[in-house]
Amino acid sequence: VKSVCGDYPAVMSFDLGHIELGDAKSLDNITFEKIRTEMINQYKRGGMISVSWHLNNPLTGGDSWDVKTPGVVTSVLPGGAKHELFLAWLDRVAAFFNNLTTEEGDKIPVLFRPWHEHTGSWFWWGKEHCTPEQYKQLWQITRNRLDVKGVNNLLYAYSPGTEGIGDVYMERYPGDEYVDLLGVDGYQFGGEAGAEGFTKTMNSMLTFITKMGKEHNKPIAFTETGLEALTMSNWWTEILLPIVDKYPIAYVLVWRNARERDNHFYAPYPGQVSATDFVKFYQNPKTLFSQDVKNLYK
Ligand code: BMA
Repeated sequence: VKSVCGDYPAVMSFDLGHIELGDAKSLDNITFEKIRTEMINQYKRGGMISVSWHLNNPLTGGDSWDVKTPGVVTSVLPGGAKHELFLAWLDRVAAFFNNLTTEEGDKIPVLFRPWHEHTGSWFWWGKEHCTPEQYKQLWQITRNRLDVKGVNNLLYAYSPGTEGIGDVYMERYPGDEYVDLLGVDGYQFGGEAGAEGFTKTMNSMLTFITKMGKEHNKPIAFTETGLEALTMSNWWTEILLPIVDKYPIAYVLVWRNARERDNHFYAPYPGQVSATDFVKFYQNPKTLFSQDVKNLYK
């Protein structure tokens, strides 16, 4: 982002997958020390930090996407075979957040977005792999354990996918006391041909969460989005901006640029076909990047 428009994003997202294992590197091969340093840098710039957690499957030892074996959520709930292991995993997450401090010792605030996209079934905590009650319990255990461990620098985001509004969105909502922000994760699939469907789906989702945000007195956000490999040169100003423009979202976030996977990228790099359009998006007075946010608080 900086190499294309000269500024950092106002919101940066990091993933803690594999921290539960006590590993030095994340599932994306980045050291947690580097992640911690970049979070501190982001905080010092006046930016916001969002955190997702693609943790492993505690029952099989596979990854987040290992959904072949049933009963994973059951296994981590009280009485389950992996409950103690799961608490130990949460303790490692707690230790990371408790250690996320400035040199002065201030804890850095983070928006934590656990158990995301659970209205789909590609993660072991997804819809087909547990009941609504079990999913809610997963949230409650997570939140209670982090609270008990003294983690007091988090806000919690609820971020279903785009499987539906109404009951589909709210069925597994853990409750206002567990959640601080209502989000949605939604991508444009199928390249340019997917633009119309994406626009329609996101307008419906964002209209709904705007209403829910008011009803539940929570801010809302477009917690993940993107067009993989940015195959449309005008995607930023012609597709994304007209969508986000209409709703009172706190932020919109695009996913990562992978070093190890060709075409798995969501932000342009210098010379990329959408780079010029991204600069237009950046210059639009409605979008705020790191420096804009700094100026707001001057
Ligand atoms: C996913 C993909 C994966 C990655 C994970 C966590 O959406 O980008 O390759 O491991 O996020 O960053």
